[in-house]
Amino acid sequence: SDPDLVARARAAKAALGDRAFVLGHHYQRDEVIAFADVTGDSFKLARDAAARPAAEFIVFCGVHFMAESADILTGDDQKVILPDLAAGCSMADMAALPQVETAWEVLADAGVVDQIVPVTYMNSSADIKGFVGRHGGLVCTSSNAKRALEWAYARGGKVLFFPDQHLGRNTAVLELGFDLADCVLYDPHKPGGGLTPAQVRDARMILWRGHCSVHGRFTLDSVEEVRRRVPGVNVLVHPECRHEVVRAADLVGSTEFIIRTLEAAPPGSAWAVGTELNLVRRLANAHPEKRVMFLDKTVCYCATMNRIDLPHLVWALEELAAGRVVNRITVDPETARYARVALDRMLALP
Ligand code: CIZ
Ligand code: SF4
Repeated sequence: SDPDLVARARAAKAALGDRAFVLGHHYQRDEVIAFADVTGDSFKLARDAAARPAAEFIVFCGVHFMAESADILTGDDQKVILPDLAAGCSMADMAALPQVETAWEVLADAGVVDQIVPVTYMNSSADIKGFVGRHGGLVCTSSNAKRALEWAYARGGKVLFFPDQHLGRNTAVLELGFDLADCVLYDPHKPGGGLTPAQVRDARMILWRGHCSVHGRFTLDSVEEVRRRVPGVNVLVHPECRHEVVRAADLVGSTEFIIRTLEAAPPGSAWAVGTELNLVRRLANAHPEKRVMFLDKTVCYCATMNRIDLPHLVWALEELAAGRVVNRITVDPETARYARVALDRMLALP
């Protein structure tokens, strides 16, 4: 990256000292990760932010829903900064609060709302987490989705899961042993979600029609192709991938699981990894004695994660150092209170 920008980032960071704590999500660019005080997945970063009460500024190099979660979990005197406000998440945007409220009415009309426990993936906006908290549900991540669903089914016969249909389906079928037929897809763009009241009544898992634009692109073809090309390859994918991809893979797990698995892999072993490309490249560089490759032939960055680049980070740090609070992400107290309930239920999982 541009040496002038690197020097400016260093200087601004030094000027801020302990007042600023920089978090870098695993899907961020290398030029940004170079300035991160910690790296992690969305859950770990939100927790690390909360563990830094002395830092006045939490500079969140990730996407909007993650910065919101950090704001909910940190104290009032800490300011969470997102270096580019356009860094959203297309999956989180697939479930908007009015749509979820409409779905709740559809479920009430089918006479099942009393049996439903709503579960939202961490990758959702704060108001969705607040809705879930108000309605007896909880948040989950890809590391604890199984335990979160067990918690939910101990309290009701049905789960409404959003926004990621793939994580919901993969967890229900592969970890809880449900049949595919136990799951139905609720389409927020169709009247009644595109489901009949009878379908809603028969289902155990009602999946929101949402997906990740990055992980949703891996196909069964990509798995079959890499197995032909690289004999003995281990296919390792994230549970946001489609069901048939996860089924065809050797291992499935969260970002942190993928990192740990590759660290523990024997030298000489070959790995085709189905997750975001910045992370896969970094893992390949970190383990030159193992063959770590990207699962697909086409590039697969998360476009919104990549919006945070060195120029945006430098700008944010310099503004903060100059006493101007820019790009602060805040969640209103009422929403935050209920979102916190849904997050705390997840944090209390065994
Ligand atoms: O796909 C994502 O955005 C993931 C896995 C985020 C996270 O860190 O949980
Ligand atoms: Fe959202 Fe997918 Fe990007 Fe994660 S990788 S921020 S889920 S679009």
